Amino acid sequence: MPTTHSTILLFFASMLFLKAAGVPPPAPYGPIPSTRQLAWQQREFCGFLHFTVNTFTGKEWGYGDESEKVFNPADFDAEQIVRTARDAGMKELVLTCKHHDGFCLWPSAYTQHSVKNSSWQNGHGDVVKAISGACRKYGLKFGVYLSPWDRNRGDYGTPDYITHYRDQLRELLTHYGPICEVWLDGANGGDGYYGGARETRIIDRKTYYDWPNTISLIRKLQPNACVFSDAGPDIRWVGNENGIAGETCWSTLNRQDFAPGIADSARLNRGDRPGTDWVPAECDVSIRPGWFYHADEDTRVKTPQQLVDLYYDSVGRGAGLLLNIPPDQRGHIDEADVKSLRGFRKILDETFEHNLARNAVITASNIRGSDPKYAARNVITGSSNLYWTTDDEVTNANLVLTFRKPTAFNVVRLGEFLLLGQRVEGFALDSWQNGQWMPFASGTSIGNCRLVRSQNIATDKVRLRITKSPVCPAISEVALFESP
Ligand code: FUL
Repeated sequence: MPTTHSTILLFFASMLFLKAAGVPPPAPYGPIPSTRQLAWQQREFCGFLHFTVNTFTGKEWGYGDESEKVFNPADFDAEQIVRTARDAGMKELVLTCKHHDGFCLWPSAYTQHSVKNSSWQNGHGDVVKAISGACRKYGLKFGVYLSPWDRNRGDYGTPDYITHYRDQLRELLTHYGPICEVWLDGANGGDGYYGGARETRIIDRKTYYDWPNTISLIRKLQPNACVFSDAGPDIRWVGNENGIAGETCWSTLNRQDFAPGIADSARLNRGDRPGTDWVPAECDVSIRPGWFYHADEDTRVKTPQQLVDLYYDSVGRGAGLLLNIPPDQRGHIDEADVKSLRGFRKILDETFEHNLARNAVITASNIRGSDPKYAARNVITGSSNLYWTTDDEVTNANLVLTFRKPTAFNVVRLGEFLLLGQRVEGFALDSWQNGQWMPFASGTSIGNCRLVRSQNIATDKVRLRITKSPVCPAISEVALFESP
């Protein structure tokens, strides 16, 4: 019958059309990262360089009255510094272009208190230029720290200083190529040299700096730069200087509750759920007790294993790790730090070299619309653009990895597809032992990356269970490793 024929034809035609168009992806849940935030999250492990007059005076916070002549690295070697960072696996370096003492590592046109009046390279040196250039050469991104608190400036505390701060920021954001991060420190101890006044100056942290206009300036000059502060807007402080994110750490925050210098550490450490804004945490920590190099701390450099633990407690909880490696009085990364970083890198390389999950056959309890685009095996491709997801109403789903022969592992890495927001609130991991599933780990947030360390497990089947999620999960990675 012609009608039946045309109905059948229409049916097959629409099937073909649907197949070509595919099943639509799930709607994003809550806030999602911007392009610049996503690029920052994917860098994961970055470095901090604290270097200024303090390196030579032994202080942590210079008062602002230091003579420029004090800054005189004997053998400044930007390449050694940046190579050390690269070899450690850092993808970005943030330099303290000006710390609280106000001394500028570049020859700013707006102050005499800089390298131009130091004895280093007869006043012709420029640390910002050298480090940013070496970063370009070795493939690292470059970021700037410009301390809002300036203990040297006579006009600190007046509106003039805000103009001055922006003038300096403009120099940094226009003379040194692409800037990937601007680090706004919230610290302010009050007292300082202040052009000779030697007094305490209290500012209103909420209003004095007029941050919205400074951030607009950053957006205009360097649209790809992520702005870090206690309140974001792009990256937030993690709430401590030990490099440790919360066991539960959301990439989202109710940003309007915070301002640079006004920090609720516990909330910053954990984030807010579901949160009004995407503002992932950055864990800043120094490889040494202090932020600046002090020879008497040479024996207190963190060990490779301590650094590895920091990696698990930051990157492994969905945050970024910003590890400070302070140049010494020569202008080198000291041998002790280099040795520790090498040991750290070796452990990570040996751990993450072989993703054992690649040898598994993967099945899922549900695949969105049965569309291969959302297949379970997407989680082992290593591509952050692919993910496994389920039908909208399926929020408790699981994946099973089956191995041809018993496989031993002790680290699991999970990741969510961030462009659909942070979705999962609870997960569990099981291994197949003597004919039954035995749970070996459980957790809450996943986000960009969740690392789970376990005892050594040998099995031919591993299961990931999504135990809590307000919407269907979107998982981009399940990886298994055996750490030596
Ligand atoms: C703090 C500063 O006071 C420290 O000196 C250091 O720069 C650290 C990263 O941030 O707020």
